[in-house]
Amino acid sequence: MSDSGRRKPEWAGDGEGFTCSVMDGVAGGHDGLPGASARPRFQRRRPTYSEAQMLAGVRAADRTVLGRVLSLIESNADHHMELAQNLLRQLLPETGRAIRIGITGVPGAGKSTFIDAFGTLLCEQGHRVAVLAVDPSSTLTRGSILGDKTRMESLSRHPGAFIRPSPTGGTLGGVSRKTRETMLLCEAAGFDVILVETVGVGQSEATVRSMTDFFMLLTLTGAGDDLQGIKRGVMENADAIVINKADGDNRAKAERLGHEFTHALRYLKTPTPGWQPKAFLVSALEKQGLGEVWGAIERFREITGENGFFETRRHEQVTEWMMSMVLDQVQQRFLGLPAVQQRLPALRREVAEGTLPATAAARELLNTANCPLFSPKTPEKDSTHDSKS
Ligand SMILES: Nc1nc2c(ncn2[C@@H]2O[C@H](COP(=O)(O)OP(=O)(O)OP(=O)(O)O)[C@@H](O)[C@H]2O)c(=O)[nH]1
Ligand SMILES: [Mg+2]
Repeated sequence: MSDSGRRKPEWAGDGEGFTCSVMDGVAGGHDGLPGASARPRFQRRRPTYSEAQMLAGVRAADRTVLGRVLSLIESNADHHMELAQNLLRQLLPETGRAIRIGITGVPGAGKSTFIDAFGTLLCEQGHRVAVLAVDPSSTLTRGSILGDKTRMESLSRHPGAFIRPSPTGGTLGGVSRKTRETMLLCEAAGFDVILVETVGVGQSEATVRSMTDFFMLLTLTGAGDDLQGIKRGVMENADAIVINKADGDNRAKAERLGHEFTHALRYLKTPTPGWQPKAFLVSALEKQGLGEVWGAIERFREITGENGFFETRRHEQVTEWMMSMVLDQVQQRFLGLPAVQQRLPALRREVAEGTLPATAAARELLNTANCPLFSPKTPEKDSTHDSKS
């Protein structure tokens, strides 16, 4: 290498007859800035928020912060859960002021179209609307409401609306916890109408009923979804039946079905004391009948507020939810015990074959756990009972 820092390129070899030379570069980038190794690499790092910033962000409905806290809620990691619970505890006094509306219906009933039109109408009236979902199928499809977000075009563009895809993965219990806590956060962020959608697979209808104030079934005519086709349990749980697509040629049929439903509902026990469920006709596509549905929900809130059931139901819902989480954990931990896992298959077989009474098998399994929580008799009790001295 020469004194000036010039040298022959390596590939030129040792020969003299070479006119080109290579100059060492500066230790930096071609832009004159420090070299790549000295320069911090560009990273898309998410900003970190302090607890106080997260609380303030949620209260101010800052979507970035809200999204971050929601992902803490949706995380299954212990330290995230702890932080999320800590935040929720502090936000709890600011929750509970929204009306929580559950919406169920078979695929194609028009739930997304209805929520889009209904939510937009409410936003235009000055409400702030959050749309959440309990969708057990989303474990496989990664959240159908995610696709819906693009379909709920008018609502997703409205600054007063917030649409959260269904949390993916996990059991219905897990999905339901995440949706309930998301609902609380949205309330703390000032959303005053929460719409919780479910497609009604398996237990998800009951789950949504158990977390909402007003529960409606969205249905339609002419798709086998008439009076006979509807699961009785769903009708018994509904505060309103909304017959969608009551437009065009379908209008007259929808009116007939509406009368049938209203008539049938009178003979069913109402899920909400003081409230008589009835049928409504709407066209989500043509934005007809939506105001009537909202009017009914407002009346519902007034009536149940006056007779006290609004609060009673919420108290029951939240305490039952707590108990169901305790029982879920007890069940999981019990069934996860190695001794139980080892003994269970044989006991199931013996019970199925009729060689062991079910009750005896259950007692044996509980004793197998060798844990005072599950064993009906503790050693202390036995000894005091037996002692004669
Ligand atoms: N004529 C008419 N068609 C409607 C109405 N509402 C929805 N549709 C149509 O019905 C089809 C299904 O509507 P969606 O809103 O996607 O139904 P969904 O209940 O959300 O369906 P899933 O998400 O699959 O459970 C779409 O093609 C809508 O355009 C309505 O009021 N009238
Ligand atoms: Mg949909």
